Amino acid sequence: MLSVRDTDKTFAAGWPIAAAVPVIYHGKYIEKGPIMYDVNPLAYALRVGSLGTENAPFVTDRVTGMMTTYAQVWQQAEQVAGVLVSLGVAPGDRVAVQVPKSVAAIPLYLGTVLCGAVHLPLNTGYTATEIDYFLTDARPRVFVCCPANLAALGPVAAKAGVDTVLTLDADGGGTLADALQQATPIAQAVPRAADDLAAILYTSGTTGRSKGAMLTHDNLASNAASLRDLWRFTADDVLIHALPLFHTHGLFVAINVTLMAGGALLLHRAFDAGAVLDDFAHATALMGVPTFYTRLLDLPGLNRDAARHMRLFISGSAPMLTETHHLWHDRTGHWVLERYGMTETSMSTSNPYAGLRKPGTVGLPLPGVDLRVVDDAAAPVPLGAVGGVEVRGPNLFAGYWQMPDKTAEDMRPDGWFKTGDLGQLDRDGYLTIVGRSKDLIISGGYNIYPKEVETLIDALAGVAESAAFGLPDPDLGEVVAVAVVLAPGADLDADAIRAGVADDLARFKLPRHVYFLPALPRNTMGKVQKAQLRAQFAPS
Ligand code: MCA
Ligand code: AMP
Repeated sequence: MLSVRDTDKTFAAGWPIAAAVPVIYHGKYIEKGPIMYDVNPLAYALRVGSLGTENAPFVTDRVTGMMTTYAQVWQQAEQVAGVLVSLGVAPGDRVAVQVPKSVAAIPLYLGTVLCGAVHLPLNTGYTATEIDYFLTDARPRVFVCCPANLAALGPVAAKAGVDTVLTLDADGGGTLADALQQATPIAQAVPRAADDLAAILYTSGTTGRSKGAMLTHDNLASNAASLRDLWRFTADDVLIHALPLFHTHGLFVAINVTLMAGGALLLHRAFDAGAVLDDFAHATALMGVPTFYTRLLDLPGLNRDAARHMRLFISGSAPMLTETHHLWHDRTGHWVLERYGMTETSMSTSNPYAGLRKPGTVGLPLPGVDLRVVDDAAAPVPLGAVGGVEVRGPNLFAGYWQMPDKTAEDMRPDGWFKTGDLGQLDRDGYLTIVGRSKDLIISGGYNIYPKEVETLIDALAGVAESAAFGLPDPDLGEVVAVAVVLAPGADLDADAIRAGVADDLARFKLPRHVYFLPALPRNTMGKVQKAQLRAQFAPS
């Protein structure tokens, strides 16, 4: 069942494939040419947002200034789908991508969905060792990487059994582009059901092994439709896009919401606060992690006048300090709209668009999302008390890829998902995230599981044991620190520790601070006391 929660749109059910059909859109009849998306829930939900306005701008590359219309992006997506099908990609096959951010990466995502395959984006910071794990675990049919990484990653992909490796660079060049020249665009979307997979996004695991969160067509379509309505995105919106395209935030929240609204994107290849501020004059909305906002606040040019064209500033992926909320309001006259989500759940809560946005809270559950705060026995805690945040609803993922035990650990039999976040509800129903029961560091919106760092450091010759933990950082919120106990007689310094793990760990996970201790603080049960380490090394 397709549950795109549109209230003001009615579409002719069961359209004939590739036939001209009348579409009722916002109460108006629009004669459409070949419509062949309705068998594929996510592609359909994303495509209908621009019906009738195909020549409107969809995305402008902020480096080249080149604009791509809706018609062009969907045509490119159909070509990508044609290439993938010709390579033998079948429904449910994974297409893994580790590509620099570019306009071309968007039709790669859309084309994968169109041909019924599963989009699997990977952080561009991952090393060959990390990519090896993901490709071996997910067994994609096709892997697309940056041409500069082909020599290193080609053999990794071959070892993992990947059939075809293609390349795509930041300007849209590479062997994928060559294949598109020859491609016959797919003639009709490959049929999929609402609970079929559309994407797998890896999220780090407490044991140090990353888990692939399986996201269905309905998960993504329903969440984006909710957010579009809640945040009032329309075809008049121009979103400044400066987030990476390999996480829920930059990919599904930003891209899907804009597509569904028929709005436009200004695509920055990386976050540069000055360039983003320059765009305020031409845009209406920004989605960012708190680091975006603190860096923008450092610019003297940020003021009410600069922000007068903007209607909405959204923050998430990491906690925004109450102080940042107030500073932003003082400087721009806007309250940042903070929301809360997770790879496994997409977005679960949001502060309201029109109602009170309470700084320090992440707002109210999205329509259709159930949220509760419970104790260890799954009983709701009294109002205002702290407990584990649990979520249930159409946003909830289908489980971890080939890890039924992990899925069962986090999912209660009656469908509630344990987020691992600690929160409290106020009497108006607003949620505040007060901490995490999971051992996780969030640095600039990227998640780092200490166990992964510790396992690699512990394996270094001369290290007896280590404990990784987060320390507050004014720019990134938290940064990785590690306490290391050396083996007797060993002589390693901080640089040697970092160099020892650099080949295996993306650079954003490398410890910024390394402390050497004679022993790790432990409680009577033998558990390392990370709170004590955080207190001991907290910046004064
Ligand atoms: C880059 N570096 C980092 C980070 N980013 N180190 C720690 N934490 C980081 N987040 C390191 C690089 O490895 C490099 O190290 C050096 O910093 C400079 O890299 P550069 O790329 O120039 O960094 P930057 O441009 O300053 O990037 C900071 C950033 C970026 C803009 C905050 O990290 C970013 O875009 N974060 C957003 C992440 C995101 O989208 N999260 C959503 C996931 P070296 O010099 O050693 O090489 S969470 C999600 O999707 C859930 C569902 C949700 O709720 O949204
Ligand atoms: P990820 O695993 O990358 O999807 O990150 C999800 C985690 O980010 C959540 O479980 C929270 O711990 C954190 N998070 C996301 N949004 C917020 C927010 N607005 N405030 C506090 N934490 C957040």
